[in-house]
Parts: sequence; structure tokens; C-alpha cells
Amino acid sequence: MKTFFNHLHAQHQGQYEMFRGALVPCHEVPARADHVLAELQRRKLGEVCAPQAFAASALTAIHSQRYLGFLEGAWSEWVALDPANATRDALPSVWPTRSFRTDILPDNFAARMGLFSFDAGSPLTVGTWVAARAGADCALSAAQAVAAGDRAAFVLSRPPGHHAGADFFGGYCFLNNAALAAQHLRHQGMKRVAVLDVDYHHGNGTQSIFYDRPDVFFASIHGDPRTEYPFFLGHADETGAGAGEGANLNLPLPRGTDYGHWSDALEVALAAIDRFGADALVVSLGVDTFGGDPISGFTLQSTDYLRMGERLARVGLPTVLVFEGGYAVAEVGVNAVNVLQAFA
Ligand code: SP5
Ligand code: ZN
Repeated sequence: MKTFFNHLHAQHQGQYEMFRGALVPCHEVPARADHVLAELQRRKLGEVCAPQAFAASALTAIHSQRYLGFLEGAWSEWVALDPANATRDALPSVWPTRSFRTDILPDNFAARMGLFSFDAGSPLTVGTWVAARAGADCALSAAQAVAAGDRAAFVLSRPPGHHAGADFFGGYCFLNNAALAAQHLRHQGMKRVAVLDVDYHHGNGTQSIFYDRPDVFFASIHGDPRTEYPFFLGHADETGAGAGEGANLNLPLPRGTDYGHWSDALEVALAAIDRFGADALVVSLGVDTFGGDPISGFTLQSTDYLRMGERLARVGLPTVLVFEGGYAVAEVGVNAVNVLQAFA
């Protein structure tokens, strides 16, 4: 299996995220991807490839032009406000909630940060655009390889993507790599694509992007949003809208869930994907379901990721696997590569 590695991922290196009124060190750190790469190389699993460069039109198929323009220019605007900003990341602090307008693009930078985001946990840094843009190329390249006949491909990139929507960032995510891969598979002739999100957190961005579409099925197994981030989406009664009715499946589970119960939900998701009749599969592969994860609540063990990979392979579909969350930094390489090794 080819791995499309984002050589520019470390350009995105946030310092602090807001947590309970304080700025705490970021959980989403460059070492995460480096550990996965080292473990892949240690086990000699497949070829590590650089991505092709894709045109902006591949991005506008998922993200709004207004959002992409903002993201690309955000760092220079931030530094233009005050040269001292060059040493600190930009975080939003004001948001348009219910009753506010979102149709008028504010001139003020802080206002635009809020318009295009949903939390204060996702610092925008000097290299965020460059890293995220290269990650999008990795996702598109993996989809291209699979559309051209590869059985599977892995996207090893960060920042992650599944919380990012058509026009917002949050949850450490800026560009939605899984959505870009799914859309590119559609563009390359796959008629029906399923996205299976196994990250601990609900993939609100991916769900919202495809919610009214009948050609992309979204299934997610995650911590119950009544208690778990991102809180405001991911409930079981969200089944799709309009032409997309029936093409969305959420399987929220309580904190403390182990692989036995988690894999029951996986069977439900895979049966639904089978009924949908997908031609290709995109897996949002977060390994923050691990028992040792510092910000999550499931109790999967490292060997469980072997069982997960084996089961995903048995689906038998051309598959793009996209690295998402996983914050137990020392174990993230072993856990992610266990899925890939068992899959292969
Ligand atoms: C891609 C992904 O997994 N994003 C997850 C974003 C979660 N952001 C909120 C995390 C809350 C952090 N809690 C800090 C606990 C300090 N010990
Ligand atoms: Zn997560």
C-alpha cells in the first residue's frame, strides 16, 4: 500500500489551545505523524510517496472560495495587525451564534476568524495553510492512486481534516482530507463512495459536507456528543437531508466503550455501507479511540487495531485511509500502523 506523506506537515505547529480558561500546550503535534512514518518504515510497509500537485479546483469542489481565500491569507493579515503577532498563533475569540448574520464578510480579522471557525482549540500558525494545502494534495493523490486501480492507499498528513466543513475550521482541522478524497473518487468515476469515520470524535465536517448528497454515504462511530466533543452534531437521529436522506449513519457510544462493543457498531456501519452499494471506501482513521489517549474516552488496546484493519480489509472495497486524530503520541505509530499492516 502506498503512503502519501505530507513532507510539509511540521510547518503547522500550534503552540497553545484554549482549555477551561487557560492556554494549554497543543495535543495535535508534529511528532504524531513522525511516529507513524517511523513505524511504517520500521515494518517496511509499502512505498512512501510524495503527492502530486492538484489545481485549486479540487479544493473548491469541497470548500468555499471565500473560506479558502481567508485561510490562505490569514497569517499575513494576522501579522499585519501587529508585527509582534509573528511569534504567536492566531486563535478566534468571537463567533456568530444563533441570530447573527454570516452572509456579510467582516473587514475585521478577529471577526473573520470567528466566522470561519467553531472553537478556540485550533491555532492558525505561520505554516498552517502550506501544511494543510500539501495534505490536501496527499489526500487527492491517494484517491487518484485508488481510482487508477491500487487496492488501497494511506494519507499520512496533519493537521487532520474531519472536523473542517465547507467553510470552517475547528477541532485541529482546516481542510477536510477525507471529503477531498471521497469527492475525487467520485470525480474519477466511482459512482457511490462511503466514508467511514472511526476517529473518537464525530466527523462533523465530513457529515455536513455530504449531508444532502445521495452519492456519498457517511458513517461514524464516536463518543456520544451529549458528553463528548464536538458536542453539537453526531446524534443517532441525523440520517441525511433531501436527496441525501438515509445516506448518513451516526453510531454514538458511551465513554468507556471497549473493542467488543465498538466492533458491534463497526458491523452495523459496514452492513449499512454494504446496503448502500459503495464502489469505494474512505476511512477517517483516528486512533484516539485508544485507552491511553489523553483527550478521549474509549478503551481500545493496541492489538485491537489489528482486528480493525483485518475487518476493514474484508469489506473488499478500494480504500483510501486518512490519518486523523490520536494523541497518545508514543503509541500513535504502533496503533495506526497496526490497522495498515492488518489491512495489507
Ligand atoms: C481530529 C481530532 O481528533 N480533533 C479533536 C479535537 C478535540 N478538541 C477538544 C479537546 C479538548 C481538550 N481537552 C484537554 C484536556 C487536557 N488534559
Ligand atoms: Zn478525534
